[in-house]
Amino acid sequence: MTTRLRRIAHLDMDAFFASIELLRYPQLKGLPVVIGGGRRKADDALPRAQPGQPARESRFVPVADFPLLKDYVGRGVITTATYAARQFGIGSAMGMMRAARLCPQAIVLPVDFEEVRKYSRLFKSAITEIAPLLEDRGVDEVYIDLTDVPGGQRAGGRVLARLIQKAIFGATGLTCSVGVAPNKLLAKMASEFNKPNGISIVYEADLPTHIWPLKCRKINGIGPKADEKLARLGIQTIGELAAQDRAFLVAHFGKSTGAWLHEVAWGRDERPVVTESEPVSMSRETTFERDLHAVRDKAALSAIFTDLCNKLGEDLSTKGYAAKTIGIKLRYDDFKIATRDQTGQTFTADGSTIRLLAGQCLKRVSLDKKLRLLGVRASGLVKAADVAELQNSQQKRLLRQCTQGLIAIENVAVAGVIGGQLF
Ligand code: TTP
Ligand code: MG
Ligand code: MG
Repeated sequence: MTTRLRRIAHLDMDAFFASIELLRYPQLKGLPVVIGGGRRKADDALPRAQPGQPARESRFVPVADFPLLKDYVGRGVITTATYAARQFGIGSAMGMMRAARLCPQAIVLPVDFEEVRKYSRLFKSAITEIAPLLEDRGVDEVYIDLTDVPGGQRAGGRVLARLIQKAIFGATGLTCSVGVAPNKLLAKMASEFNKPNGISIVYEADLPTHIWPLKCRKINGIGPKADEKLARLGIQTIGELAAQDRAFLVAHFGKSTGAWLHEVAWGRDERPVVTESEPVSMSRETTFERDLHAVRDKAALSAIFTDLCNKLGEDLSTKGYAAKTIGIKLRYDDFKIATRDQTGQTFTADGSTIRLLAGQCLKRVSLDKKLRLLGVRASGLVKAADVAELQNSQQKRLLRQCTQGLIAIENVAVAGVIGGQLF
């Protein structure tokens, strides 16, 4: 038996906030676009809407109608920029005025935090369906432990990294870059090697060639201050740092930081990938051997649908979760996808309840075209053990309010019923 290599991935979305705007306005693909200058308000949805004209769908707004950086008034900094804009030297945290001088024709759009949060959730749940050990590192990046995931060892992690990229693109239309390495420290650096839409595989043996030539600042944890101090000591690159005696570093940076600098320069990092959050969703789906029609293949479809719901219920029960929302996913024979969600009044892990909610979703989609794929998803998950706890705390709250005389007895009866339905 071959021993498993530790394979840790760092995944970071490409030009995240800007790429989200390109989904809304695909006509801007390939153009220099910067994000900055405030938040999107609901009425900003269409830039420079012509007064008196009917509203146009975002994707039909002519490129010429978008606001340009050269016309931008006010201060503020660039939040991020598309790779086309980066060619002009524009980058995150740059002042709008300076960016306007570098690329006056760049299009400027505000941030839509609601969309950002939505896509952040979407890309992370696409990953956990493939590799469940995920550590959330903020809005657009995560660490993933691929070591024990089936296929995680193939080509040093490249095969799974590619699969994850495809799953994210399928779920969101967005690209990301992945670095796979023996640990988080190296993976974080590796994810930048082939941006955008790239994969970089780093092994321990690659340290001298791939890591040591980099500037010390590339190490996550070496900030501008430490970097300045290292520079004053004549240390610019990670290789130069690795060449120093541990004692020398301890003498200059103190026991703990000095020892840490020595370790990271040698590419050592044992920190585990920590999954803090509970799974966002669980799902089951199946692609049919031949495309099926909702009416002509009703019996077959119905059996598959019920089976998926039962299996999803079993998954939830086995893993100890209950779900509030059940959704369906259909892929038609023209590859178009439809999804619908239905939130129930209770948390459930029961196959027939899931079937009932999923059936309600099914009534809200078009079933004229043939189907290639059918999926059922459970979200709004809570630990099954917490369901009783939630119910208890609800009852206790009601009781407290009651004894404090805050609400009349008849209201308690009504609230009690609502509480009963809630859980
Ligand atoms: P990053 O991952 O640093 O940048 P990015 O995704 O835009 O580009 P890259 O392809 O190089 O990864 O940050 C993710 C998002 O966080 C970014 O789209 C905008 C936001 N952000 C800020 O709001 N302020 C900042 O200073 C930075 C760096 C990013
Ligand atoms: Mg990013
Ligand atoms: Mg990032």
